[in-house]
Amino acid sequence: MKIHGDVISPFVRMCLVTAHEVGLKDRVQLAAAAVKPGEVNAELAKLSPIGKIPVLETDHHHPIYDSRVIMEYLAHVAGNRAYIPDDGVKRFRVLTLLALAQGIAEAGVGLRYEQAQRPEGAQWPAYADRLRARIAAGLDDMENQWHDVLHGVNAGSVAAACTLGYLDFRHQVLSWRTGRPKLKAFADNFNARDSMKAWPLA
Ligand SMILES: N[C@@H](CCC(=O)N[C@@H](CS)C(=O)NCC(=O)O)C(=O)O
Repeated sequence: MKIHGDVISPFVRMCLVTAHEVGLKDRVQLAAAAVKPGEVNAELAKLSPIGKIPVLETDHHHPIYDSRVIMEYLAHVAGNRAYIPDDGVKRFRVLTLLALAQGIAEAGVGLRYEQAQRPEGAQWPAYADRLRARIAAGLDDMENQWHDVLHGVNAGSVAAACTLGYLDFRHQVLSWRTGRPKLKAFADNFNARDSMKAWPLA
């Protein structure tokens, strides 16, 4: 299986770390694919009309996207029923933490595009402020409401760790650790896992 993308993308890293955590690290390789929001990557477009990374290409060359579906696919192939639990209550806690982490990641990537990709003269400062506020609100919620799920290794905790790693890499200025000691402890602990160390950002 190939995952098309770049590890700097929090969504791509979530999938690579997932492969490692469910025991498929030797069956998944990263195929480098770069994307820019204003351009089409023609090779990627053959696999996904959406043109975003990640896209997983199965051994039979079928495309699977987006990251949430890839994570579920990998857990399914591995026969791992704890990573996205079957049980109702646990399942929707994990999936909602996944959605929270991905919502923060989307805002982080959007903010990066506002700052680094948006053509000069076309900036929209109020939108960038909204993205910063969304990131802060999401992190506050993660700090206060999610430690039962963050405690385990599952799609939600992996997504949270990759999102925090992305904020460290691209948005250090946001100082996300300030006032969030439980999240800081979570990240320190999770970043020491082999799966995270196997896919460093720098
Ligand atoms: N919902 C998608 C989001 C993926 C995403 O936004 N990827 C970014 C890179 S981090 C991308 O491909 N951006 C290119 C673009 O917006 O055209 C997922 O979970 O896979």
